[in-house]
Amino acid sequence: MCLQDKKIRACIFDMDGVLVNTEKYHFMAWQRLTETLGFTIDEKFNENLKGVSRSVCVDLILKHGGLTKTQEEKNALAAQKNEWFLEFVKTEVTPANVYPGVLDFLHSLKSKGYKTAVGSASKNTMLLLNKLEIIQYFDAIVDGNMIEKAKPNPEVFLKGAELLNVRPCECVVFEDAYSGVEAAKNGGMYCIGVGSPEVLSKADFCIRTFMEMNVERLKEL
Ligand code: B16
Ligand code: MG
Repeated sequence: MCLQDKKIRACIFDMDGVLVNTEKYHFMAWQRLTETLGFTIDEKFNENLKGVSRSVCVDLILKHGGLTKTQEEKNALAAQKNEWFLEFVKTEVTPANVYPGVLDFLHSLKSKGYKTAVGSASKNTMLLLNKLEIIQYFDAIVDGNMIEKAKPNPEVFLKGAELLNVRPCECVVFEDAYSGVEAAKNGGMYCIGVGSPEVLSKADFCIRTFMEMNVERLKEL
């Protein structure tokens, strides 16, 4: 508990769907995969896949389609989806894919002495941050290769706080996924949802884009 000192010292950013619009490429790759399996997924079902590790996504998708596969088959499906996702990344993703307002907010955080980290379930985090040319804005990066427990477990964000040397209650997490908001709250952190308040109902408050965000608003928490 941070009863005496409520000051926010650090911001931890989810990546896909918060810093960059790559969620749509994950969705398109999963759709392509489910079509090869004989069924389709829609945007509503896709909400369940956001923020969740690749292998858990395969399990959710197979359950949704009423299919059972061996572990070897599941690994092959995950690899195929990732291959298609990386094709999109290679051809579509440039620094212009960083969401509006993100760079200005990161600049102002750095100039005011806030610590910053990325906390993402993605194993492609380093590749994407390099391609987006934003890696230099972060003091720590925790990705899907460094954690064992998927969101809503708070491991990814707690590790971020540890690397930044701050307490969980001194952190604000920015998240676009229901499971990610739960992870932040389970870790004892503030959480600002990026997206619809109906979906991200457990967030402390929501913004639609980072154009609405500034350092002053962190002081409201
Ligand atoms: P990968 P985030 C998550 O990233 C995505 O929301 C989710 O759609 C994806 O399945 C997961 O990463 C794993 O990604 O297959 O690249 O390892 O939102 O936590 O930044
Ligand atoms: Mg996300």
